[in-house]
Amino acid sequence: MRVSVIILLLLATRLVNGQSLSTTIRLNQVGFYPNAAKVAVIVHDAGASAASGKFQLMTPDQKKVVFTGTLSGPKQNQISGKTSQFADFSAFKQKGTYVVAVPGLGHSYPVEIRPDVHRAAAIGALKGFYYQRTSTDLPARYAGKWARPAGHPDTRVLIHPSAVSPGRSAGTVISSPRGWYDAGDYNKYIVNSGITVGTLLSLYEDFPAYAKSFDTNIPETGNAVPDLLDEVLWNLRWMLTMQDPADGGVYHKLTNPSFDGMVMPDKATKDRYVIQKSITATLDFAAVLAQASRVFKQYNKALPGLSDSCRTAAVKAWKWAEQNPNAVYRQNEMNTQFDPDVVTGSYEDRDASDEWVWAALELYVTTKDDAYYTAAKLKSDEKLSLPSWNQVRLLGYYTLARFANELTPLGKQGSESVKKQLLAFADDLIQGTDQQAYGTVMGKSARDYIWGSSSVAANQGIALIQAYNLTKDNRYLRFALTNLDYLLGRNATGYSLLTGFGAKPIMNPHHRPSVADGITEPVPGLLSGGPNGNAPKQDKCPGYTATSADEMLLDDSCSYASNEIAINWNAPLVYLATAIEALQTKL
Ligand code: 9MR
Repeated sequence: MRVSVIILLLLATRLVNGQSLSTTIRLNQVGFYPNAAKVAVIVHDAGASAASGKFQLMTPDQKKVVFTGTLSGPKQNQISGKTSQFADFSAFKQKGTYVVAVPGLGHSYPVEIRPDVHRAAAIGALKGFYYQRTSTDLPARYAGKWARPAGHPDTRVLIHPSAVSPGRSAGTVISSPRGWYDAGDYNKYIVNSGITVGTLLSLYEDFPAYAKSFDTNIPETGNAVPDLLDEVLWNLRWMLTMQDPADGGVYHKLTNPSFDGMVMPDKATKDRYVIQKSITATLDFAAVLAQASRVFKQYNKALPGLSDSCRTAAVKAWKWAEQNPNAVYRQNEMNTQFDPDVVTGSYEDRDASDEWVWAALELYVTTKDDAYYTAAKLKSDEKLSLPSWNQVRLLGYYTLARFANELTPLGKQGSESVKKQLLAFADDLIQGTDQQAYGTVMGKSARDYIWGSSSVAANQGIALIQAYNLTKDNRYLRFALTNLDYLLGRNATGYSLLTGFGAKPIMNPHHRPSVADGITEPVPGLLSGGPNGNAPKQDKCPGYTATSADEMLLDDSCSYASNEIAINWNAPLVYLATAIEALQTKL
């Protein structure tokens, strides 16, 4: 009798004092800026909506209501069929930690409202690259509990039979240390390094002052070079070793024949090879090295000669590309001709037309030689595609637009049309976003939910930041922020897709060190690939329960098609989060 009375009393108190956590209230789990938009999305079954139509912002102890609002009308999610409503508390601007509560439904995770609210996430995602470093110890001083011994020295790498050239017969040993592990696997791929380094260097070129303020606590912190560039250098120095000094061609990748087991890096000791030179790897290399030459010119004192070496390497790669335009990488075909067979990531791309444009434009902007501009053969009616590892045209367009005022008359003229194209592309991204179930630019179409969809969201954000930089129209910025919100929790999966950040972050990414290190928390600052409609078919990981593409994420390390991490997904997040932080007062 007494026990049931106590239970009744407890229940009554709970009803009076507040509600319990509801994971159907989706919001950026990292937080909000005082002056900017603040939206939580309430997800219901198809056709349902919240009875009261009201929401409240409360202190986390639910003792004080600080803001009351009306939920938006129901919106139908075109992908899942579910219904959602927005709780918009943008009008509330006071710093603090709060929960969003919907009577009868529950409350959200506590979130902060304050300036600089994404700074730690931006720095954390950049630090993610440090944890991906090959060939070096990660001491506790920098890596905390994720300290680990060096793996893959890569000082004795074999020339694969597909990669022989005069002076480098099969089995020749070369040294190709450093670089970042590509993803959850331990291989190093030039194509993917290309867009990754290009994105980070563009961040530096677009927001140099802000990028210089980042301290990521890496061994180089405090030297004469900003941490962002020190981190880039770790990979750039590796990339330079991937160019055949004899002819300028660039090996497609440095890899084991097959993927390592789920072990720590120092336990993975199989032979590694450099594989066939390819047109896409060589052009991506040319683009990145041309851009690096520009950036590191300002650091000639600290890094004497580096800028010139980058430029020479870029020009040499371009020349090789001109002589070998058909050197397309086809892994299966290669395996029929050479041994050992190689079954790791292929980064195959049969259409190098966009790589030509990117390399030509970076070389043009760096050298101001009109011949490169002409080689880009820009067309004003070209359909633009979002950047990804196999689609890099826009990276060249961003550069041309960025430096429009410093070009030769030929390029200056061309940049006008490129700017218009970029703005039309951004307008198209924004179009219809407000009517979407989550109100984010990401997810207007189920086609956004591909392998590595997080990079779709982040790259859409970058395209919008580029449009902002060209126009200073803050509409673009506000829409870019919706995609940062998406990545950090305002999405159909309910996760913050960045490890170590948010109340419900990804815990089990497909990432060998995170699986093998025996530590509960995964390595922080790594972005999960995110929902992928085809993931169950691709990785065959048991346990998927989702039925729609926007929810198709499994927080399990076996789900490499929805929950791996990769450098080309982290880089655009670093860009987006940093740009939003740098521009937070303009939102
Ligand atoms: O990001 C790549 C994705 O676009 C492809 O669909 C997928 C299958 O080919 O491969 C992804 O890249 C992987 C690479 O091949 C090997 N390292 C891990 C990468 C991320 O999953």
